[in-house]
Amino acid sequence: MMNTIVALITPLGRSGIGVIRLSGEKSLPIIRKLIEDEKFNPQPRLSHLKKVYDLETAEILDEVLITYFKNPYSFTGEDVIEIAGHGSPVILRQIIDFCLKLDARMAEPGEFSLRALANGRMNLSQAEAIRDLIDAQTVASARQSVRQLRGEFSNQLQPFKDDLLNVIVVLESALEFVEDDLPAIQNENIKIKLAEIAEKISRIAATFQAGKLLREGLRVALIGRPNVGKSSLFNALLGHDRAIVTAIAGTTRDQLHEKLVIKNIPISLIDTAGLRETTDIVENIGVERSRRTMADADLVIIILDGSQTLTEEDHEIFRQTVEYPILIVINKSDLQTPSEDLLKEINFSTHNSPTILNISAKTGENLNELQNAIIEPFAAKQTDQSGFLVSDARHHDLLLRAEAEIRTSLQLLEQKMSEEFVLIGLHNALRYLGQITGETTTEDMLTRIFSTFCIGK
Ligand SMILES: Nc1nc2c(ncn2[C@@H]2O[C@H](COP(=O)(O)OP(=O)(O)OP(=O)(O)O)[C@@H](O)[C@H]2O)c(=O)[nH]1
Ligand SMILES: [Mg+2]
Repeated sequence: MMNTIVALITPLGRSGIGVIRLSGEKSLPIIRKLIEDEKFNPQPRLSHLKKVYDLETAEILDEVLITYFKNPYSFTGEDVIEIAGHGSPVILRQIIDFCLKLDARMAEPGEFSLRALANGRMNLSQAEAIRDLIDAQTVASARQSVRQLRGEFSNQLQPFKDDLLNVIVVLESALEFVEDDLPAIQNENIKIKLAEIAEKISRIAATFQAGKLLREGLRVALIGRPNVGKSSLFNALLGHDRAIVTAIAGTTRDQLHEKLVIKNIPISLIDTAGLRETTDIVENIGVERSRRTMADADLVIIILDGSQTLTEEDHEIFRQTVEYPILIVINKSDLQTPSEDLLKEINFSTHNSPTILNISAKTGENLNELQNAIIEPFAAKQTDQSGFLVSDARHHDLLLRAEAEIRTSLQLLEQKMSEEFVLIGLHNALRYLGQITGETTTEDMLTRIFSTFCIGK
């Protein structure tokens, strides 16, 4: 028998209400004890106002709303009781403690979803969709998760699995019953079918670039020598004074990370310590971190001071960023419009003619243009956003693997190899596709995936 599990399914903290979920066979017996009503026989899916008592002192702990979901019509497919109490962390904690005393056990991260999966209430990609929906940073990304939750992805994959299975059946029977090879026409049809499946899988996999952008967004680092206005620009983009700004070179030492959203794309913006040679120990650590941040960023914004000529430090930054995607911003346009000479020098010192923008972090001049320039190179790669986008690296990887296996089998068919060899790849492809929805997922893979869930999910 499965244990009955319990967890707080709303965030910990003071709030109007807090909800505790019990799932398993003992859910009803436990709630009966807590409300001291052995005959409590709730009608499923209706709220019942009850008093919860302290198990030891019999004092009233809280007045709560209890909802019963009878198996199999619950989130987990088991008997579920949801207790909506007042959102007092101490009281909620105590109710959970009493559930534990009454033989429930704390739910592991993702365990409710795992049970839902085990009881066929949803498949793996749908469970992952719930996690992603909760974690979504933008509405656009949440919408994609809802589509996945509603089974759109699994439905798209199903015809491929059916087609693959049909091909496998034909090849298997040829192997079993026929002495000679498959008739040429059948062989041709199989090849056409396999090429078609591989192509369609490849097209779905290609939506990952856009899907990942929508879900994870971009890491954008502000880089430059001291005092060019990195922190001022950081604040201007965020719309509030987050970072300390002073006229002293070397103000920022630790990195600051903040989130913003530009046209549905979540941006993780990083303000860094100005790059320069320094003997100051603290600043030096900051400079070292700035270098590492550049390497991890999707985009490095190099900030220059347009009221000054380029220094050796600026040139050093150009040299260090040759391999990174960069965008150049000439700041302090309120003081001076950058000279032709300065622009020439920048173009001469950088590769791949990067976009150059004149801005003023102080007056906000050209900040909109800067926002567009940040996402432009990435958004251009996006396919049609109205379609379903693969957003999970695990799914993407499995799609690519399935495609590769089918293409290998196709080659073996072309080379007139025995069906035996062709079948290996097709079985693998089918297994990979099955792993997306969880039909062919091993126990330890499930444990790994569900460990990325939070408790209460
Ligand atoms: N006139 C003008 N001054 C600016 C502008 N942006 C920044 N400043 C000034 O430049 C000085 C340095 O600004 P910060 O934003 O602290 O520069 P930083 O690049 O973060 O400097 P470090 O943290 O020391 O590396 C401050 O006095 C700002 O007020 C601008 O667009 N126009
Ligand atoms: Mg700074």
